[in-house]
Amino acid sequence: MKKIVFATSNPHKLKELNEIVQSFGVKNIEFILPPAGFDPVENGTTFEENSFIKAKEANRLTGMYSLADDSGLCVEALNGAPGIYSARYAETPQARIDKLLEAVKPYKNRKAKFVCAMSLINEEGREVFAYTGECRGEISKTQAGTGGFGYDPIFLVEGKNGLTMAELSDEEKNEVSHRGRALRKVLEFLKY
Ligand code: ITT
Repeated sequence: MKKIVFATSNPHKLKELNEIVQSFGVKNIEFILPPAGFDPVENGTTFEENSFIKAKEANRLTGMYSLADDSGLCVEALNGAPGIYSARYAETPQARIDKLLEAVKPYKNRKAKFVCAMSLINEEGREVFAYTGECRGEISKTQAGTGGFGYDPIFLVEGKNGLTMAELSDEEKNEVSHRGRALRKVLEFLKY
């Protein structure tokens, strides 16, 4: 059994990680949370850099294999915003949704994508695998659905007949999501 620290403070990410691991049929990996005091300074300029920073900090505190997820929503008409600042775009999840709907209002182009960069670091603190998963879609005019978290209620998933990410079942979201895509690559890497 390999123990890997999942370098996050976001319980939604952990829930999805466990669901994806289960559905992938991995039995020899156990993900654990970082110790108290885990508070990395996310001052990178890309998803990849911030993911590396978080995994590296978890490894520094534990000396263990560490995996991190840095993710966000990039809106084409807003030149990729809120992007790496998705978690800090406004004070609460609802305020972030309201602010984004308002910001996109003037534009006809509502194309957007969710991005998830994952970085896996070994015991010696070296990055051994990294992968960035994406999920394409559009920003809806109004919010719908109660599943998932964050911006899911305003993200119309490409190929899902006008349903938002929050209207998909957990399984459906994990199958097409940026996080599902990135994590399955990490799990494939870990199998060998
Ligand atoms: P950690 O850094 O502790 O992992 P965080 O939530 O601060 O948690 P990020 O800096 O990676 O993580 O920001 C991710 C934000 O992007 C998240 O808070 C949401 O607002 C948004 N986001 C990421 N994945 C999402 C998803 O699957 N559905 C909806 N919103 C998502």
